[in-house]
Amino acid sequence: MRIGVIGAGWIGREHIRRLTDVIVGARVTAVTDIDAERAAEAARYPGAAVHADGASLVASEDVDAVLVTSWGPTHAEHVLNAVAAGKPVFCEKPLATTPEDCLKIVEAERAHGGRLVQVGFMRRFDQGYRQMKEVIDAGRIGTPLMVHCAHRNASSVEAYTSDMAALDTAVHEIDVLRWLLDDEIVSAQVIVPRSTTRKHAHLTDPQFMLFETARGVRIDLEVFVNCRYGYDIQCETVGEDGLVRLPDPAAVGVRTAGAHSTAILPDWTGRFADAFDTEFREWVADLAAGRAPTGPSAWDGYAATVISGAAVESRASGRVVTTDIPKRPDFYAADGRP
Ligand code: NAD
Ligand code: ISE
Repeated sequence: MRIGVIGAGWIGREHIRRLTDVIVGARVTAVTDIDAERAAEAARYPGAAVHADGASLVASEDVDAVLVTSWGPTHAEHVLNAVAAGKPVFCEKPLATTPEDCLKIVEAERAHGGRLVQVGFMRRFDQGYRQMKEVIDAGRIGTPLMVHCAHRNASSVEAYTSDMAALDTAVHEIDVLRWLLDDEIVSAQVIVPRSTTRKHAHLTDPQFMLFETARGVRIDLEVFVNCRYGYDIQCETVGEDGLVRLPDPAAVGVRTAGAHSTAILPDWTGRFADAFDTEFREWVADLAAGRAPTGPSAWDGYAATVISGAAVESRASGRVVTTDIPKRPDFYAADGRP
């Protein structure tokens, strides 16, 4: 598969490396970025052509499939261009920054007549979450009742805003829990606890988020993006007959100087490295076999944008906000989820 990459920033470069060095059956043939220098530098690594903009990259005969890793507000335009060209497109989260733009993509894909879009919610490809899902689906903990989660980053940059706690960070739990529970999130509420002093002045951090699903499962999620000590993702699902907990990443135990310790990873790049690899391996395998993508769909991208938007609205209003997401169209159900 010849892949064209739109956006050569942090994750764009990371995925170019992955597609070039790790994934069998894929190579990056085209790169574009509004920062021309950055595009040229990133394209040199796989030996790809540099394009002036996303539209010319999508139209290129040397591009079989498109990877969108530009800034969130630009995603919808690039994804719609790819769908109009009938090319498969992998879009990093968010699919689009408004529910309206997400629905335009859903409609365009339905008009095309088959799935083309996959959204970059990589946690569904993490071994720990996959094992949790197997346990839940096999009924081993009985009916799920509650989920306790924490999403902690060591620190945030000054450009990270309070809304991003939901739109950029909690959106991963929002997606993975809809998939894990096979349930829809019907409401969101954000409560603001005592603030850390170790943050930029404009930021509300931590934030405590509560979600309810259609079947009545209650989810609590701590988002704390200046926790200082490392990148820490926790998830525990409690059912009628037991509970299942996300494992911490494997790390050696060190015993020295009167203490026993295991390291905590510093950021998401390492924590989900294997998940990103699996995500792209399966995406490329689907494409190479001529199958529609089986990872998170445009509908999942739409739901995640609605639910994270409801959390932003709740923090502003102080109220519980309902999501009112319609039933998933059969078009997406028929294509199946991983
Ligand atoms: P970044 O700012 O490092 O890179 C974005 C790049 O896109 C920049 O080089 C910018 O010049 C370029 N760009 C912006 N608009 C463009 C356009 N219209 N056409 C071409 N290039 C354009 O940001 P990042 O951290 O790499 O994040 C990029 C996307 O990936 C975001 O949507 C972010 O939410 C997502 N992301 C996902 C994860 C994950 O865990 N799945 C992690 C980090 C980032
Ligand atoms: C970032 O954009 C990500 O997607 C990371 O997975 C998440 O942990 C971080 O909080 C976000 O800012």
